[in-house]
Amino acid sequence: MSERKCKGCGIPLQSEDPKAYGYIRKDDQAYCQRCYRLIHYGERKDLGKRYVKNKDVLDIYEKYSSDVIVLVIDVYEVLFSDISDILERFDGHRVIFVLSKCDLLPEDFSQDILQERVTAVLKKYAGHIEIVDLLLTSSKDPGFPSFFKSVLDDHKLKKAVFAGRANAGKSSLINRLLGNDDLTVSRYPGTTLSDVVIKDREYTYIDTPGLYDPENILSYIPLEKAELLTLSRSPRPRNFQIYEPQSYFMEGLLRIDVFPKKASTLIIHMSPLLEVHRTKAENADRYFDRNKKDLSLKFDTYSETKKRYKGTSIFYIKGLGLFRIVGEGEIRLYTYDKMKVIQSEVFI
Ligand SMILES: Nc1nc2c(ncn2[C@@H]2O[C@H](COP(=O)(O)OP(=O)(O)OP(=O)(O)O)[C@@H](O)[C@H]2O)c(=O)[nH]1
Ligand SMILES: [Mg+2]
Repeated sequence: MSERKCKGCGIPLQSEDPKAYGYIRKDDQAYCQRCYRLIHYGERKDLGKRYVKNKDVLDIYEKYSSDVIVLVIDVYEVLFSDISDILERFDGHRVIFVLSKCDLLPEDFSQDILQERVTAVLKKYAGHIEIVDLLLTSSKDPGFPSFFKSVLDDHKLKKAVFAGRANAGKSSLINRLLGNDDLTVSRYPGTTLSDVVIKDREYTYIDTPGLYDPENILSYIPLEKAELLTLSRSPRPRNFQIYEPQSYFMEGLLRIDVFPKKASTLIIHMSPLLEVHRTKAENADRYFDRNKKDLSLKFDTYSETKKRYKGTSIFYIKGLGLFRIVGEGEIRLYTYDKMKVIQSEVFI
């Protein structure tokens, strides 16, 4: 077994077993078969299995515990969900927060609201985590690499460990700092398999595998379907005026039944590849039963959540996106029972 590691995902390379992780055909190959296929053909073979356990990720963090952590968090998560579980893991650490994927926020999203929310979330942890800085970024932000390095310089830091949930954008971010595509990135959670040490002149970056997120719908759907959900830019909102009870289906991922007391508007901010089917609420069960076999995304078990709304209410489902309901009435939501529907206080 070779001690060399794959340049894209960090897995130790080996040439004995083509079916096992880290396989290379020739000793001089820098990328394992899985990365090679992913980079050149977008193949998803092997990705379906969850390879890295959270315990192994924590062991990697332990290995670099004296270095600064660059905690990469999807900006939607900070705004609309609870990130305390991930913050607790970095008790006692020095942390640079990087909120990623800011390009996916609605174009007119208020920077003040973002600032306010992030400050409130971090304030709770200020006594536990040493917050070095808070940075916002997106893949469409060409000035970020030099800005990031100036932050490292200001704090006399030469080495940084990139940590966070799977799919948060850690490897993409390091690639941007380096100005290359050396690390393997993909739209599927669980791409990076071990720690990868990267030199960038006087700086050293450590890429790490992401922490598994049981609340993200991407953790449950077949990976070849992930492209239906992932966004490359802020989705155009889809609006529906509602005067009588209506049901809205997004494949078998989400069903929203709206019972308006007053005329209401449903505004969906989700992938445009996810079609919305509408039917009268009284026909919804029959509609679902009739179409179930043709749905490409569905689950075995659903749970129902009832909520009253008045004014504007926002609901967020990790990995799927969010919707707003404006008006007054009641909604009933049906989703996979492992998914959490989060009613948010943040307004957009
Ligand atoms: N729109 C947008 N997409 C991004 C951004 N950064 C990363 N992505 C996408 O997010 C997905 C995940 O990116 P990765 O860099 O592989 O994420 P990771 O955190 O390294 O994931 P793991 O290795 O699984 O832990 C890819 O489809 C990226 O193209 C961003 O700023 N904006
Ligand atoms: Mg990665």
